[in-house]
Amino acid sequence: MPTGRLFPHTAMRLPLSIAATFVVLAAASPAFSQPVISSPATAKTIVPWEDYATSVLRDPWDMNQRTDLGWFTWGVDQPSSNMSSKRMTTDTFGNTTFSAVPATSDGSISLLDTPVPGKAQVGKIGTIYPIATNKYTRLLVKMRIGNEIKSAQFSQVGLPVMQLYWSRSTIYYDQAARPTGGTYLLVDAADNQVGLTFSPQSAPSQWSMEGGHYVIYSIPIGDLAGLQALNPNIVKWKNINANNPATDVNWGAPGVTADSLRFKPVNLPGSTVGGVDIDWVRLVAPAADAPETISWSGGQTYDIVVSTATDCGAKERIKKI
Ligand SMILES: [Ca+2]
Ligand SMILES: [Ca+2]
Repeated sequence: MPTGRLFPHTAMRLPLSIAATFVVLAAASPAFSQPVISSPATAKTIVPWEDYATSVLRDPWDMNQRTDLGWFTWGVDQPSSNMSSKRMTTDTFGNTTFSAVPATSDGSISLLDTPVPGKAQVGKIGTIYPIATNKYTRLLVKMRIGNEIKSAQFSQVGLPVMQLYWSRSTIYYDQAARPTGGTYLLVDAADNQVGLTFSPQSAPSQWSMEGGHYVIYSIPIGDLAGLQALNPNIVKWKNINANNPATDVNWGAPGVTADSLRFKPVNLPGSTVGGVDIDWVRLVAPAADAPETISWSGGQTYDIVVSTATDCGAKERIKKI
C-alpha cells in the first residue's frame, strides 16, 4: 500500500483566510482505476501555519503586486537588487510571480525594507512591522530557476547557494547610535560568508540545482542545527558591519526582532542560471502539528497535491508516488 507523508509546512502557501485545504490524489493517467484511500479515513482539514506577511503585513508575499516586495528591490538605492528585467507577471500556470534575471552574482530581493535613519518612518519597513525572530522561524520559497546546474559543473561555475540578510537596528551600523546596526548573515568558523545550498551537502556529488520547474525551498532560519544540515560549515549569524562577536545573535533568539530581511535567490548571474521566477514566499511560525499520513490502494502512479478546491483546482503538487 503506497503512503505519502504530508508535512504541515508544505501547505503554508494558503492564505489564513482559507481554512480548508484538501489533499487530493490525482491519477497520472486517466486509464487507471480509482484508488481507495484508507488514511485519512474521512476528509480532513489541514490548517496552514501562521505567516508573517499575512498576519503582520496583512498582505501575503504571493507576488500579485509590486508592493509585495520592499522598494529596495525596485529602486536604485543601495543595497541594489542587482536584478534586471524585474516585473510582476503571470506564468503559464496562472501563478502570479516576481520574475527577474540576476545581473550579477549578487542579485537579491528585499522582503522587508530596512528603516533609514533620519528619514520618515513610513511604509512597509521594519520599525513599523518588526519580525519576531523566535516566532517566525522557517522561510518557504516557491521558486523556479531557469537552468539546472549539475554537480559536475560546480567546479566550473561555483557552488550554487541562496543567501539571507537581516538586521536588528537598520542595516546602517553606527558604533554610538546603533551598535547592533548592520547586516547579519551566516558565516563559517573563520567568519567567511556561507550560503544555503539547494539540497543538504551530505552528498554533493549526487545533487544538482534544479532548473526549469518550481521547487518549494524550506529554510529553517531559526534552527542552527537545521541550517547546519544544509551546510555543515555554518557556525552562526554574524553582524558583518559591527564585526564584534558581542553583537552577534542568531535568528530565533528570545526577544530578538528583525527590522529588515533580504533574500538572494542564487549566487550566480543570469548568464549561467537564466531567469528566476518566485511564485510566493512565506515566513511561518511552525506549530506542533504531526505529519499527516496518506495511504491508498489501487491504480498505479498518482500525484499528491494540496488544493483549496475538491476538483484539484489551484493545486500544488507535493509528491509523485
Ligand atoms: Ca500580495
Ligand atoms: Ca503567486
